[in-house]
Amino acid sequence: MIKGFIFDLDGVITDTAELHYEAWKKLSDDMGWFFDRELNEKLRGISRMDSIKVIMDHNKVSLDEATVEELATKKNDIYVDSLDTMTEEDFLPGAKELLTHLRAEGFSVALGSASKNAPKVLQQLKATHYFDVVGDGNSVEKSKPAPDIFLFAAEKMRLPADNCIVFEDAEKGIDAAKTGGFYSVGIGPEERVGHADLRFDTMKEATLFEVKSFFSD
Ligand code: B16
Ligand code: MG
Repeated sequence: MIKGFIFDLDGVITDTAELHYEAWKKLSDDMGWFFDRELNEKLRGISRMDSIKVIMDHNKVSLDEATVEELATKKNDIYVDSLDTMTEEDFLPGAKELLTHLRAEGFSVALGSASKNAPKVLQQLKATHYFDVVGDGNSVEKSKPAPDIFLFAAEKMRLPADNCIVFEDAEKGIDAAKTGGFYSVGIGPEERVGHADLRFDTMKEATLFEVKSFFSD
């Protein structure tokens, strides 16, 4: 029986991918590294430190750990500044409606994001009150595809994994949900999240009616 919902943030509740892209692009330009939207796609759902390593590997660059952390912090400063432009208008279409329905029907709701900036994003969206539990990049050590962030969220909601549905837009996020024993809803194209139990192209189609009809016994 489904009692809880765990939402990824970027790509499910709001689209911060563009702001991440602009910040990584600025850092890459400053460093003389190649970075484009295709490479940005590979960063979907993975942590900041894993992201910079993907970019450096692509550019065949190797630097000491302290410098890598310094550069990741530089990118983060640019990203955090850009979050000031975000408002409550920046929910992905359908996300606010689904959260509102879940609250009205008494489900437990958690965030399970890789982002260390998730609390700030929720504040900008004025969305904090929709969540009983906020799991973010500071909550666990191992990031997706490890299931740790979703297990953390379920434990805080006092629910077993098989009572929860994870909403994710990243391939590695669906992998994490499956490894943790959660039901999964993929948001995005078949080639990215087709391995989820249920998939929608966008959050607009992911209504509580559709989700409940699919997962009811
Ligand atoms: P930060 P999600 C992820 O958010 C983003 O998709 C990913 O591109 C980013 O690198 C990661 O958060 C870490 O973000 O640098 O703010 O800690 O999809 O897990 O909500
Ligand atoms: Mg995501």
